[in-house]
Amino acid sequence: MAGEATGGGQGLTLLGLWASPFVIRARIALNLKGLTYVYTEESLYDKSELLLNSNPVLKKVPVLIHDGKPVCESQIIVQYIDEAFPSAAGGAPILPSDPYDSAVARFWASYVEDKLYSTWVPVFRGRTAEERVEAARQVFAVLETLEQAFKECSRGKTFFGGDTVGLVDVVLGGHLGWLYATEAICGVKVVDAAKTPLLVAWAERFCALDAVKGLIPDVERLVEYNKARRAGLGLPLLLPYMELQQ
Ligand SMILES: N[C@@H](CCC(=O)N[C@@H](CS)C(=O)NCC(=O)O)C(=O)O
Repeated sequence: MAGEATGGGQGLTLLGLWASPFVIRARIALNLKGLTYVYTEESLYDKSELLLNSNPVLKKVPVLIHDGKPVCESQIIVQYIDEAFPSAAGGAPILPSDPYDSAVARFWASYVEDKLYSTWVPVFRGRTAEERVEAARQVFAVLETLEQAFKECSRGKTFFGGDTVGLVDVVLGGHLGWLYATEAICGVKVVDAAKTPLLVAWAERFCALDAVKGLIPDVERLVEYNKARRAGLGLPLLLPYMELQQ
């Protein structure tokens, strides 16, 4: 069985993978609530029986197991943590109590889910520089929309959630490591202060939070992971944009 358990526990176990943006969301939510949990690192090549039994439909990480009961899908896990531990660590709620504000936060979290990952993956898959640059344009369009969303949701404050971290912060924040690593892996920059200055400043504040520190993987580690994963899948390494241009 794959996996290594670390940490204490409050009847909580998280099955995860360090590089997964979806797992990072769940870990940030657990940290925001000050919860201790057993963390088990999974391997996508050798999934544990516990993972297969806990998420038999999708067989994906993250899975949060609370008192023996599995909760699957990262956004559902984040919202479950918020509901099951409303006042843990005296932390602010991840979803606002006002129904309209909550609906707006869930709208933008769902936008990130539908649009960001689906536009960003083709940047990695593009075989030519042109394909990757074109794919990156789609990512910029999504990030520019999120820049406007940040203005509206934060109302001039620090996070999408206002003074405190909310659902959109957690959902988008989980992707930051891979967004930063995209340039090193594909030669195409997607995080650009000239294009989305508010988001870039937000990302710096978000990564500096105690609940987030140590969870967003370093670019170098993601580059190595990507190389190993592509090799495992029999895919050629991506050449940086400048090399493709020659
Ligand atoms: N929609 C899921 C996506 C989770 C996901 O794609 N997890 C990947 C790791 S990043 C996984 O477990 N993949 C295993 C597989 O595809 O076999 C969520 O939000 O939790």
